[in-house]
Order: sequence, then C-alpha cells, then structure tokens
Amino acid sequence: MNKPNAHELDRLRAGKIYVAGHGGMVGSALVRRLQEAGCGNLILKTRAELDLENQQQVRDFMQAEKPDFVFLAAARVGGIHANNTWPAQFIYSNLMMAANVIDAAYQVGVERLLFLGSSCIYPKQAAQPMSEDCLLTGVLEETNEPYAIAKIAGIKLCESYNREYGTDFRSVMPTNLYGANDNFDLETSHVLPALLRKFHEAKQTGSPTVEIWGSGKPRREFLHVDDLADACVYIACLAQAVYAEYTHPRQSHLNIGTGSDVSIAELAEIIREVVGYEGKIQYNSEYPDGSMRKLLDVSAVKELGWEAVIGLQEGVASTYRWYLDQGSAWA
Ligand code: GFB
Repeated sequence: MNKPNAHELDRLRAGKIYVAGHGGMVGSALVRRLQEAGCGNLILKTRAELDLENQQQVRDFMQAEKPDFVFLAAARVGGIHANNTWPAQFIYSNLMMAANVIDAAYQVGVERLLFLGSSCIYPKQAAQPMSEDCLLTGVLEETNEPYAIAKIAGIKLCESYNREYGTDFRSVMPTNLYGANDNFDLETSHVLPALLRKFHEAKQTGSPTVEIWGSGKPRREFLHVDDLADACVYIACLAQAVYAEYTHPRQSHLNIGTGSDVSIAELAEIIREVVGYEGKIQYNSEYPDGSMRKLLDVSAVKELGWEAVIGLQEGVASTYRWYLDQGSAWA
C-alpha cells in the first residue's frame, strides 16, 4: 500500500464520507480501503434506499447528510457485449448519476469529491501509452462510445464546477479493473472474470474447448481493484495545490494503471494456468475485438508517488479464490 499524505488523511478520518456505489466491485474495495485507513464515518446507501438517477432524491439525501467528502464510484458498467447491446442504458444512467451527484455535492458544499471514470474515454487511435492530454483529440471506439461520452461528461462537470465555483472535484481514470465482487455473468461481464468462469466450468465439465471472443490479439492493461482503491484514497489525500500542479484546469483527471499490458491470448494462458485447465482455446471472430490497445501512461500518478503493487498472476489467483468461495452463486 502507498502511504497517503498524513495531514490530509487526518481530515478524511475526521470527516463524513459518502461512497456512492458501495455495493459494486469498486465501491466495496473503496470501503475496505477507507476503513483500513481509519475512516469510520462512512455513509452508504443501497440502490433501493437512494436512486442516484433521481435528482430530487439525490438533492434531499445530500441536504440531509451534508457529507464532507464524496467518492463517486456508482456507475452502470459492463464488458464489450453489454456496452454494445445496451448503449442507451449506459449513456443515460451514467450521465444522470454524475450530474445529480456532482451538482448536489456542490450545492451542499462538499469539501472534496473524487469521480471515477474509465480508460475508454480516450480516442480509439490514441498514441500508446495514452496520456491524460489525449482526451478529446480523436474519434472514440464505437462499442463503448456512449459510456465513454458519459464518463467524459463527468470529468467536464468536475472541471466546470471547479472553474466556476472553486470546488475541489477530482477525477481518476482507471484502466480495466478486476478483483473481488467482480461480475461473472457471461453476457455482461468483462473479459477477465468471464475467462475465469469459462475455464473453471470447462475444467469441471471436462469440456475439450473454451470459447474466447474476438481474435485474442487486442491488448489490455489490468489493474486489481484493491490497487485502484488504494490510488483513490492516495489521490483524495493529495493537498489541493499538489493535485493542481499535476493536472490542468481544463484537464483535471489522472490515469490509474499498472503501466503494462497483455494480449487477450496471453491473459487466457495466465487464467488457464491458474485454473488448471488442459483443453484448447477457440477464438470466435463473430464477437468484436473493440480497441486493439488501451495502455495508460501512468507517469503523472507515479511522479505523485503512487504505484500499483498487485501483479497480474497474483491478482488473478486471488480473484479465482474469491470466485470459488462464492460457491455456485454464478452458476
Ligand atoms: O473486457 P472487455 O469486455 O472490454 O473485453 P473492453 C476485452 C477484450 O476481451 C475484447 C475480448 O477484445 C473482447 O472481445 N474477450 C474475449 C472477451 N473473450 C471474452 C469474453 O468471454 N467476455 C468478454 N467480455 N470479453 C470495456 C468497455 O471494453 O472495458 C467499457 O466496453 C469499459 O466501456 C471497460 O471501458 C473497462 O476493454 O473491450
């Protein structure tokens, strides 16, 4: 774990913190990390208790609670197939949640807010690794353009409120995430949990092949969600002047990743080994590849003193153990 600024961490510990989306993979990791860091005053609301797409509910909740800090980890997320199949739901839900929470946070004087985005905000043909300043320099990848537009809007909301109202709203753009509490539903999940489940079930049933979507050639950078949560707390604890020094008023986001990537075929080999499956891999080109490469330039966050510590092999193994501990929950 990376050590956050002690003075700022004390402010976080003394404050009231709202974690939006605490039931999800990212939100639950954030709650674990905040509790480990000694932050005990957390406000957590289930979707049934608070609908973040409902502006009035969000305003009433913020007025009643008046949190000091907000981590905006609530989002409608999914893998390539889900993004491609339900574009309206991805753009609408994410736009509404970002607009409602960010505006209500401003209205009640939230001291600091951290908005979580995604590396798919960058253009399809961006030079690799993708640095923060390639945002809005080209056309987006089509399978997840609606989701990406909503996430770009979230960054621009934070920036605009900072410029117009002097708020301290920050944004982090994580690369592809995985870990405990991931989604293992084969239709809506991302590649890493999908392959863990597919190899596991193929091993159990003695199936001779496992199907992998696309060509296996696209490259992705995978970050364990506990590393991301650590980065979020670290960045939320940067003094405002330090954060400002590494960002820009019109480009206020920071990339979070490991700095290295693997092809989907290489990822499949790692997962096959962790699971202990001995059959064959079959590629299905009827499914899209999506972006051919999405590697983040993480030099800014590194210069700020943060880096990822969980290796891919180790992270895949612990995620597999987590999946096994869930028993037949995903069957
Ligand atoms: O993880 P994934 O769904 O999302 O897919 P993206 C990554 C790559 O893995 C694609 C391939 O080339 C897929 O075709 N793949 C192979 C598979 N087998 C499978 C499988 O069984 N399931 C899945 N899901 N993929 C998403 C975006 O893009 O990444 C979101 O749609 C978001 O907006 C997220 O940014 C992080 O990396 O292509």
